[in-house]
Amino acid sequence: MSILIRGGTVVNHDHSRRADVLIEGGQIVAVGEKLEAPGKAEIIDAGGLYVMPGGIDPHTHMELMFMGTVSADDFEWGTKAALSGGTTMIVDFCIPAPKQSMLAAYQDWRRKSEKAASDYSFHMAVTWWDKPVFDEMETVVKTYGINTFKHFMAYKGALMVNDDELYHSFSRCAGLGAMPLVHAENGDVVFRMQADLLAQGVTGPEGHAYSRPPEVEGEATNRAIMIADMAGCPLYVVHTSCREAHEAIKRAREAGKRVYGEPLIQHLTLDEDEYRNKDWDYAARRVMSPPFRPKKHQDSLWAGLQSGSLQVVATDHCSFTTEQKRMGAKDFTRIPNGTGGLEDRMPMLWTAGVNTGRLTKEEFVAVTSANIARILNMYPKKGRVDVGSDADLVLWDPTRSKTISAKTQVSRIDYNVFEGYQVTGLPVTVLSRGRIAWKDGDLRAKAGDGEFVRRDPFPAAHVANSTWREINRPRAVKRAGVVTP
Ligand code: DUC
Ligand code: ZN
Ligand code: ZN
Ligand code: ZN
Repeated sequence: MSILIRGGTVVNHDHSRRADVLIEGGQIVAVGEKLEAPGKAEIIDAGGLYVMPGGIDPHTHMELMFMGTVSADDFEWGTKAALSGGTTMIVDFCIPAPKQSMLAAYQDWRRKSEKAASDYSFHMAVTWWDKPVFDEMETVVKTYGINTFKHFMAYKGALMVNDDELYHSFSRCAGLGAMPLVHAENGDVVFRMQADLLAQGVTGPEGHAYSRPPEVEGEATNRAIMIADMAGCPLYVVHTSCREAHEAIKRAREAGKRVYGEPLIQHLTLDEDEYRNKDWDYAARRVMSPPFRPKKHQDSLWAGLQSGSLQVVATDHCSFTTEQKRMGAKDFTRIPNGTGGLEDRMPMLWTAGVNTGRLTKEEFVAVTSANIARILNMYPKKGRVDVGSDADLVLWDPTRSKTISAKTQVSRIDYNVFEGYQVTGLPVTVLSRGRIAWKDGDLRAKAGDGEFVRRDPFPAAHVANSTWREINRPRAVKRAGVVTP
């Protein structure tokens, strides 16, 4: 089946132009002016619309067992929510259960993701260190096509790894051509602050924010950067939410270190007031880690996106119903951490970013799609409107508006953290590998339509930080090959 998208403006991260787009067999086969439609091609009129690469969300948690419960959107409804908002691919975190091997966890994730409606890929989490983990990492990279490993510096007693484990794992990443990701918060300090707050009788959701101040994130971000530099690998910092963390990343980049930062749409648009003087349910629904910050931090994150010191915008979509949030009714440390956002990321970022003049439409494509594809090594298969790329496309109407509401969302939870926000800039038609997945509110993608996207190891030049001194190279390479559990 071929499709001709006619009369739109093609927007890539580096260039925009009036052009038609011809799709065959799920891929783009021509981009140019006045393209002829072959025989039975379906013609889509894109007059007045932008034709952009579908959004990629580099950070989601579908059907994740976490904090004693399971996140409410599964691969089917999470990816359907994504498609309805212009996002055509997600990268989810495969997180082994305690003592579970990475190989078994990978099989679990493949099973859960069979019903994905959009394409998807995985990151693998390293939540402890020993010889089997060292060995399994090679299979994960070479056999499974996963080139990124997530490390939690918080969630003490559960997912957290210490500096010794970070250094081992980062060194192993360097040896395999993989890149580590970090959830950067100082978990020991958070744990202590939580205990102190509870002892003082602070049990409500506001305690969540008090127990995780920007300093715990700034410290951990800086520490992870320095450890990555010593291990000789690049670093991707997830959910960069505050000035302290952004500045650590900016400093590292200025020193030639290959470090990436990922603000979430929630932190760019919602602030700490969401936890203050609000009813319990309202505040608890917004409990995620890192928490929403005082407003001044948003200026830093926006400046980072504008200047390039922060490169991508994600959601960390990890949705829990109000009922699930109430598990923490007497103790904020038991409120499942996580918010939704997948279907709202693109319209919210367009509204708060492009319509305000902070981002150009090309920069919008960069931070929602192209940069993500490049950083995660799947470009230009994903992240570009060009000959040979997958036809994951969003036809975008910059003038169309709506008011966000849980009543009309696709996600399976009973509220929306952006409830009542008026957005201008919305998808009209969304294509996933050449098929119309969503059109004008009509969700056509079905469970199982999505495919797993392999991501190969990075080239050696990418893996070595430029500040990595030549004198350290032999030692580091050797270290990457040994293990002291
Ligand atoms: N933060 C969340 O809010 N949810 C899932 C995991 C995380 O780090
Ligand atoms: Zn996290
Ligand atoms: Zn998170
Ligand atoms: Zn996460």
